[in-house]
Amino acid sequence: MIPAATTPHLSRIPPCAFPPSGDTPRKRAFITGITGQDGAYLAQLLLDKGYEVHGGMRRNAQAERARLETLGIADRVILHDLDLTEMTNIFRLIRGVPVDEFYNLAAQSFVGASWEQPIYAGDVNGMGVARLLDTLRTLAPATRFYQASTSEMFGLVQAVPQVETTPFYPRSPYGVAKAYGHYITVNYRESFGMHASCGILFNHESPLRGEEFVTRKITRGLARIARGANAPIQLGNLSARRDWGFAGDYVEGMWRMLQQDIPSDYVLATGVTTPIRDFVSFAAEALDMPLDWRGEGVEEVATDRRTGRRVVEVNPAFFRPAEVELLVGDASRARTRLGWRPRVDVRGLAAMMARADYDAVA
Ligand code: NDP
Ligand code: GDR
Repeated sequence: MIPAATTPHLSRIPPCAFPPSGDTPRKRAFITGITGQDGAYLAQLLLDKGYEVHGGMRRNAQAERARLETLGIADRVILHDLDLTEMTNIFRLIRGVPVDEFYNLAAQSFVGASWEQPIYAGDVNGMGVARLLDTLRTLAPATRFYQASTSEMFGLVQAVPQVETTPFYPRSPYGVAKAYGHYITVNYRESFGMHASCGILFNHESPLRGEEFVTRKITRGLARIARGANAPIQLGNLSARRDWGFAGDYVEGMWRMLQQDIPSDYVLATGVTTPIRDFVSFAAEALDMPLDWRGEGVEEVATDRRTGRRVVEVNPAFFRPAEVELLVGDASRARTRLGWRPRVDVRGLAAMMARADYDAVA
């Protein structure tokens, strides 16, 4: 039985919507950031595995459940109000909803915005993790904990490829805050013996990716142009390289980390790095739009080879105050210990996203 929420508004869906079937008790998981890309895919994965899935969402005028609805699981998860900046609701939640596994995916996740709101980024992405860990330590120390760490912590290149032991040199308030979240998780594991693991995940994308991130901005823009729109896509640094995988593969790795007897930290990555401009070309190819690139720096443009229409322009407004130029991960530890492997390569990913956006624009 799920204990009743300690405040009337805390649970939006009545508890015990899904009583355990058969003799095996159902595992129960909590996902912060369940309304985000990874939260939605992870919820789907855990439901498929038979978990009772709870998730935290911020109170907004309009509840954001679009991704859960797209996956057809909005009615199968139990949602609770939760903001990581507020200790009291974290305390009430963890006291009221005991779970086997706790996945902390909530974050101010857009790197570009973290320069505009550096203190908020620190509060959610750094302090929020400490609030969760300390409450779990006090009220539910046996809960297994997953922290969404990130390749952004590597920042300025110290080694290629990047592994779990590569030194961090974050280049944004987002990355700095995530480094705190990472180390406080490691520290609580070492100080209090908590089963706490960090997934150091490289970029992972999907048709559910937020529209401000570059891959989705590209695939949505290309889909509109393929459907007849005239405005070219305005992008920033086209030379930055990312190691892009499919979000559906990466949530499987998160789950596998929490099934290990011994908690640890793992890189999840494809091992292939691709410049932004090549991602544009891969996505355009999937829409039968071959591109010609010319010019350099802010003069660089891409045109549709068949029509001569301008498809991409560089706009300096989208450059960042400090850039992460090269990310490429080595996921050998995850492969060996977790049996984890990415199944979608960058071309397949670009095509999947471009086609989904093309269909959505129709
Ligand atoms: P999204 O931006 O899609 O989702 C972020 C989630 O966090 C949303 O549900 C959002 O809620 C929630 N959130 C934001 N602020 C708060 C807050 N103050 N309190 C509670 N919830 C909050 O990100 P992704 O799904 O892509 O990423 C999931 C996690 O993994 C993040 O921590 C991200 O930093 C990390 N990560 C992501 C990678 C990627 O490539 N996708 C790579 C490495 C790490 P709302 O809907 O209300 O905005
Ligand atoms: P990132 O993803 O910063 O790696 O963080 P994003 O897609 O925002 O940027 C990737 C690279 O593309 C360059 N770029 C642009 N980026 C955006 N958003 N918009 C543009 O117009 C544009 N033009 C060029 C950026 O400069 C950058 O080099 C993501 C997030 O999911 C984080 O939460 C996560 O931790 C990391 O991935 C791993």
